[in-house]
Amino acid sequence: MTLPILYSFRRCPYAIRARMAIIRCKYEVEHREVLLRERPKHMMEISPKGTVPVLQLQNGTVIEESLEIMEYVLDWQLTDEERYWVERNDNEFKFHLDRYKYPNRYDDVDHVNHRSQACKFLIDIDENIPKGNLSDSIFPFVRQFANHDREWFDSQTWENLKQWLESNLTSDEFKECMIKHPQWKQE
Ligand SMILES: N[C@@H](CCC(=O)N[C@@H](CS)C(=O)NCC(=O)O)C(=O)O
Repeated sequence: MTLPILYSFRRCPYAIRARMAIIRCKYEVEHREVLLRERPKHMMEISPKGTVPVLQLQNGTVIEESLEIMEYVLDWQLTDEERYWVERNDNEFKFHLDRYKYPNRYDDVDHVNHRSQACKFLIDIDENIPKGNLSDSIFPFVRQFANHDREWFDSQTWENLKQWLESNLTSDEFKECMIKHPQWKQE
């Protein structure tokens, strides 16, 4: 019997949130690890926008947004409050995170300014630690922020945030989520 297919990229925070949901509910998939510079033809056929993750169900349905994959496999519907936090994460925080991490990809960007802007979200998270599925949808992005300059991140006073991130990064589910897969190649 064929399984649903998941196109994924190990370090992508969107793919991580989808994989965390898949692991939490023991949903079985055929994992296809892709390189973003060498996207498989089949993936581009079913999802021409070319982003990961993509989940293709046995009946052919394609789900090409990470949050929708989470909602589908977990049978979860975000509450208005959860949506508020995820939208801030995916828009406001991600915008500043990208410019903090990769200032050279943009014109006229000061990475320290964007780090400060990103911190507004992190300080709010520190005061409202996300739980459950919401937590899984946000921590992969905070992980990226923290990894960019670990020393600086650790020197900040957001103790709840640091503890929350640490407990996510040391969980058995996250370890399973980050197991390395060889690149999938179409035959
Ligand atoms: N809104 C999408 C965003 C996914 C996304 O941007 N993934 C990145 C990798 S981290 C990607 O595939 N980038 C390739 C590209 O944009 O060309 C989702 O939530 O699934």
